[in-house]
Amino acid sequence: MTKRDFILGAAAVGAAATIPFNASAMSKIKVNGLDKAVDDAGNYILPDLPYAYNALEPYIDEQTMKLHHDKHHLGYVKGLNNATQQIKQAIESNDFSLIKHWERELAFHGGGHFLHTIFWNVMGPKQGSRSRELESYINKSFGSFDSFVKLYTAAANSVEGSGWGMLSYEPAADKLIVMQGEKQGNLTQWIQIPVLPVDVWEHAYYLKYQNRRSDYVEAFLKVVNWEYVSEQFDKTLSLYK
Ligand code: MN3
Repeated sequence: MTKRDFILGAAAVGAAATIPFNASAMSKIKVNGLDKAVDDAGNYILPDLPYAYNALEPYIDEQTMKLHHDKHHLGYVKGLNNATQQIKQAIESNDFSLIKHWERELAFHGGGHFLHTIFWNVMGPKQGSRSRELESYINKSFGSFDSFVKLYTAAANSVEGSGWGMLSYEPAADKLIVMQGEKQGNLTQWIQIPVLPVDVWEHAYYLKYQNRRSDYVEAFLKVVNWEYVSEQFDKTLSLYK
């Protein structure tokens, strides 16, 4: 048996028994660290923080970062892998009786995993500066950087319950928008691409800021790595243009 015959044979057996799925054949989108959120076998994984736990002090404290990344984010990774597995099993067994539950889990934990991955990356000990491109999109979308900050802060501060404030790219009108996301993604426009998400779940700030979410959002804006955000924004635009 040649190697080719073996591969073809294995593929035929595999196709009969399971869903054809080969994540390693997919090229990963290298924007906002999302390529590090999945391994070559297609399993979701917890990416390392791109800096030390205490690198954002005094604005975001070490203990919060440790719990938030190692416990909360890991929980979403596990939940997403489980939901993915359960949905695969539902297809294989042709039993969709619990599909509503697993689709909700897929949305919740998927939103959590991807948004946290972006969230870690858009912060950093160095802030750098905004590219001319990002600056011009901010100006044409909101009037000025100051107006953007006011809108972004007001939106993030008034998310009801747990969720996210979000600067996103809206490709249809080729502009930036600010949105709220309740929990891990309610209130979205599906076409939007996150550019700068801020986590406003209490677990993101309660140890240091207690109920003062607005102080935390102000602190978050001090640790945004604008150079990184600008680079990723350019990559996002290049996917659409
Ligand atoms: Mn969180």
